[in-house]
Amino acid sequence: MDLKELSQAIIVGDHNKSVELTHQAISKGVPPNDIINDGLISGMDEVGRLFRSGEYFLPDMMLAARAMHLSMNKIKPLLLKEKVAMKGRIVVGTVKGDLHDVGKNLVCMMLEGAGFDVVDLGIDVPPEKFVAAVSENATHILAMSALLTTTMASMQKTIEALTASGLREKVKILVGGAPVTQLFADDIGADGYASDATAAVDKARELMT
Ligand code: B1M
Repeated sequence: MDLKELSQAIIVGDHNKSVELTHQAISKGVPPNDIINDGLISGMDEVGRLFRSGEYFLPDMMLAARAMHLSMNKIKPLLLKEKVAMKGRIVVGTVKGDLHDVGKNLVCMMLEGAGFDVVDLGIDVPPEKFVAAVSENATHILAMSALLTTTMASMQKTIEALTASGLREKVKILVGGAPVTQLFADDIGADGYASDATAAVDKARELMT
């Protein structure tokens, strides 16, 4: 099945169409990863390009994000179907000042599908909330997402807050999001970096060993 039409539905923010096409793709047996990567994410990439070039504005991005979110809800049951024994507990959140949650939600879904117990703190999460969640939840991994260059610094602040509270050595830290790099992760003292949701699952598994 050609997933270009699905990408196009995301680009124009038509959630009725994106959900319908996602449903069709699932019915035709298209693998969930192909629907996500070649349909949904490629559409979002184009939305980002249109925003950068000044052709799209905030409302356009919000419509696209809603369409993506509702389509992902259709795919979620497939990702969770083969759930295996609990691999470990991961606290996940988008850092303070940052409202982007599409990628973070995808990371949560893939982690859950891979058998992790995910505690999702949502968006705009301040360091103290991450610290509280880590101490309350017997956490193995703390995973932070940032989509803005301006909010990446909050990852470092969260690591500093964990150190100050004596919890840093008790938890592994995984970071990701479009502007985040391996170099940045090393600089702030994170234990792992992942470029996408699939890599996040691989890295989380690695951090558990
Ligand atoms: Co915003 N936005 N946005 N936005 N937005 C970007 C990120 C931007 C790149 C657009 C652009 O200029 N081309 C740009 C950031 C520039 C920068 O700092 N580098 C930008 C901007 C500037 C802004 C505002 C400042 C705009 C303004 O107000 N003038 C504003 C900031 C608001 C805030 O957060 N305080 C803003 C607002 C918004 C909306 C609210 C309208 C909406 C978000 C809605 C929502 O999330 N519920 C929105 C959107 C939709 C986007 C784009 C178009 C799409 C983001 C997305 O959902 N991508 C985005 C452009 C783009 O990325 N193409 C853009 C799809 C998603 C699957 O990918 O989130 O990258 P992504 O996740 C990936 C990887 O990054 C990775 O895995 C996922 C893929 O598998 N990943 C992780 C993510 N987290 C991870 C964590 C991990 C591991 C991997 O481990 C823990």
